Amino acid sequence: MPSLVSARLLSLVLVALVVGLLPGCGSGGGKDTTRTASSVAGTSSAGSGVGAGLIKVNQVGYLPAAAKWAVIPATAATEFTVINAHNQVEVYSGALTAPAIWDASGERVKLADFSSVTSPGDYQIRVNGLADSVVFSVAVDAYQPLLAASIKAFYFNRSSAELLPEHAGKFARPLGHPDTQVFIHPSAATNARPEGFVVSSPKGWYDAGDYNKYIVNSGISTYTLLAAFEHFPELFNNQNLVIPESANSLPDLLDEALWNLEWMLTMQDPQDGGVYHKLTNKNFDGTVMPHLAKNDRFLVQKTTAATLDFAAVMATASRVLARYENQLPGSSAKMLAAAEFAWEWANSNPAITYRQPGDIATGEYGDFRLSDEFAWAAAELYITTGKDSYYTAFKPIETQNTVPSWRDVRGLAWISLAHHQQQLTGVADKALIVSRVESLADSLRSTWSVSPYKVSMRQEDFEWGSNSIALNQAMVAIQAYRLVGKREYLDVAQAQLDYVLGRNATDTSFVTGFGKKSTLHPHHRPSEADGIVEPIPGFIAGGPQPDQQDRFDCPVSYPSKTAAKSYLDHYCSYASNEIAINWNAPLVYVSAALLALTPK
Ligand SMILES: [Ca+2]
Ligand SMILES: [Ca+2]
Repeated sequence: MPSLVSARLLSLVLVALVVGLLPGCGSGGGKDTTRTASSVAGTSSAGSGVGAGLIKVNQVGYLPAAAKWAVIPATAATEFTVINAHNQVEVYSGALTAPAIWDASGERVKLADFSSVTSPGDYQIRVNGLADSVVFSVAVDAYQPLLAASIKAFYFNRSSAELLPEHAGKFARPLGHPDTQVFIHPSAATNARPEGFVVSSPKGWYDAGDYNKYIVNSGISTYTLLAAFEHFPELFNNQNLVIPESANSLPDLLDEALWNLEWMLTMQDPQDGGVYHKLTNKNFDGTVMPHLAKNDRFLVQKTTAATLDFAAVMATASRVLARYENQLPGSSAKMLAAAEFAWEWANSNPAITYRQPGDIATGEYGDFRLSDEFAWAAAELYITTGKDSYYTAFKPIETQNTVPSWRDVRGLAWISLAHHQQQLTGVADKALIVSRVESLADSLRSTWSVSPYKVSMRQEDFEWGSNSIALNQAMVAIQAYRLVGKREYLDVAQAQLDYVLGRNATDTSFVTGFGKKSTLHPHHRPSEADGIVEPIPGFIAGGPQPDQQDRFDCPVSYPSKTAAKSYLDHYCSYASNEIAINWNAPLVYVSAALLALTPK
């Protein structure tokens, strides 16, 4: 598909820009989704259409001691059985719950609780009058391949790298976007670095289905990977991801994070500490492989949000890498200095929001509320340095806890504070930390406990990138489980992973290469342009959301307008089927957390 953005879409985008509805669009559209509340559709009847009549399970499987739920269409049956998929022997039977309608999907469903099935094996759910479920496994390592692939996806999205066959297999590709000659855009010009000044800014990950690199979204993504390592190091210390750095003595997850951290460091203006918002083309590349995309690249406008996200990530990385001084001499100190330099710039420039220049059309990651970025950077600097002034700057009383997203990063501060609560200085209010983390998790638990689908997703959560909302909700629930040990919080997290892996209204596992019926045509340029039938594995699609901003770009219609069914597995669908680093990162975190925390 040579050009996704038709003239008609461009005119729609211009209209949307004028009325302020849609600051950015086209590939990488999840970068800006400032919209009014999602429309309430619901035009599909409960008994037909997408996923109708199917028993829905986590298609990748379950850990032996995990909570296990299946969603069953509301037929007359009142019982279900679990059968051994190899010999059809019944291993468990139970009662279905009473039927209820999930407003997000319009479906009338029952639930089957088969948590008692703990023996490793391959199984199916059977209900009279329905087709058996897909085969799923119960296994002690159920999520190890998923964990590895969801990290390896970052490797597959490396900028400035040749992917060799010994690491990338059939997805090997030449080096693209060296980014050693990047121009200062007029929006970023200073006396020391005037317009057209050349900067080297290699490495980093492509943000999403496009080939640009954005600090704001790199911030939450890199942090989430570092948090996975900081919280569950035992899972990663000996993990071999088969990447170029697998033979060194650093855990591969950290090698992968470093690929982006080293790029981020080049995005700081050495003169003043401010951080450029993005490294980008003027326009999105066509659907070509990276090495064939040769547009000029620019560093665009320093912003407060980018600078604070940078400060938070560098402070986090500094403490995570401190124990690897032998492998990375000087890195930890360099990152902390970069973080504090950035913090100073942001405090001198506290309200510089991103304004898309007229000649730049790529993703914006625009954000006008910066109190959460200040809070997150302050919290990470406090944890890493132990300086009480940073705790004060965090403003604990007025900083609420929310499910994290690229534009609202307050929740990341609470996650880090909760993890480090035993080591904090006396100024920290530990009771407040526990209270903030548990109260947010409890609101998710409340939704989950009465949900006809047994998930914490509500209809209003079906926004652009809804699958990342599901997984970030899981990340919040996991923090509460780690703090207070209440089993239901772990079960909420499990439910959310189940959701993205097939126990959803589309009956699709949204992770490429995982599950009986998984995403096949993500909006991801290399997956589309490489001439290989299957997509590159380990990427999670954005997921259902009812606004369908891409509907005029797609040659086929969405199968449904209902929130939880509004998903189109087609390359055209940047609004429901793009991939993004900030969507993959919580998949890494949640897969790791469930492996580490589910009782053995
Ligand atoms: Ca390594
Ligand atoms: Ca914000």
